[in-house]
Amino acid sequence: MAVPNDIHSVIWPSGPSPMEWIKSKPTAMWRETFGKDGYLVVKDLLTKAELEIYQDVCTKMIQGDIDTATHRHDLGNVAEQKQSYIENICQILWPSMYVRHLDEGPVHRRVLAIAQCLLGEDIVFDHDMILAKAPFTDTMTPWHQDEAYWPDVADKRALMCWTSLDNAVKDNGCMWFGRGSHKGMLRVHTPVKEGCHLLSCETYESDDMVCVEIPAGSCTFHHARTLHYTCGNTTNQMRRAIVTSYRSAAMLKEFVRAGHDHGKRFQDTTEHEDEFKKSAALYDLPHDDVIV
Ligand SMILES: O=C(O)CCC(=O)C(=O)O
Repeated sequence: MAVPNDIHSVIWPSGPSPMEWIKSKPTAMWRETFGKDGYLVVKDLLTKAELEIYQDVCTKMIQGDIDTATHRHDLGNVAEQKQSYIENICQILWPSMYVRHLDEGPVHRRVLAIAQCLLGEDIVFDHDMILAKAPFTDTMTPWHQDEAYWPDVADKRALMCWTSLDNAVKDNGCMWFGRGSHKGMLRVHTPVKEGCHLLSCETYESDDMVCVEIPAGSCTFHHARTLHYTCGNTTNQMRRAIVTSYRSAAMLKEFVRAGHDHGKRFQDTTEHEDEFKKSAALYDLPHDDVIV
């Protein structure tokens, strides 16, 4: 894969193992709340020192000191670019490919433990991304359900964790959720503009929309079918989040077979094939069985 050899590296401060960490948490209440509301807030996922490492990595990616150009997009390119130096909604897919040991940090390890506690022990990591809304970029992420972006699979258990690297408030783009909407149907989604990747769906007066402000280092979880939305950032402060997603190991295998990898692979067919073989090895698929 076309990632430089001299990639940035992080060293995590020592801390409890994810299993030790989660032992002292109110997991029964988390399961109940997530099952009822389709979302959950977990305060203080990160210590201050851990948060600073993510903030540093994220800043370096946004500023281009860590070059993520291949996986960087403007998710808000539906509107004219509002600030000349940055995308309306800066999306960096697969940040863990660009920073050695990023995926060994507390976001990946603690969140996996929580995801398994919420949805079952067969839940595994699927993908990660950074979503940043810079000051005065004022571009909303419309109401949608994440499931609308993916191939249809039999087992719908999937969740996303949105860890905020800044204090997330209404006016800089904190998460909003449709309480209980995960129990409803997958709604019809349409691109916000023809040819645009961003999807939106209709909402109704009967939807119970909740604005969820959280401090930096805390996170929200939402089910793949939970309606969610963020306002544009109209403040002079950055709003950065690292998003990690999870689904059952069996369904991830189906995603890999179907060639769906959340934009991980490159266009080059040799790399494409090699990468597929690596994924196949990871998920224990025979190589001959892999569709390329
Ligand atoms: O970070 C945002 O503004 C939107 C996040 C979102 O919609 C998502 O993770 O699906």
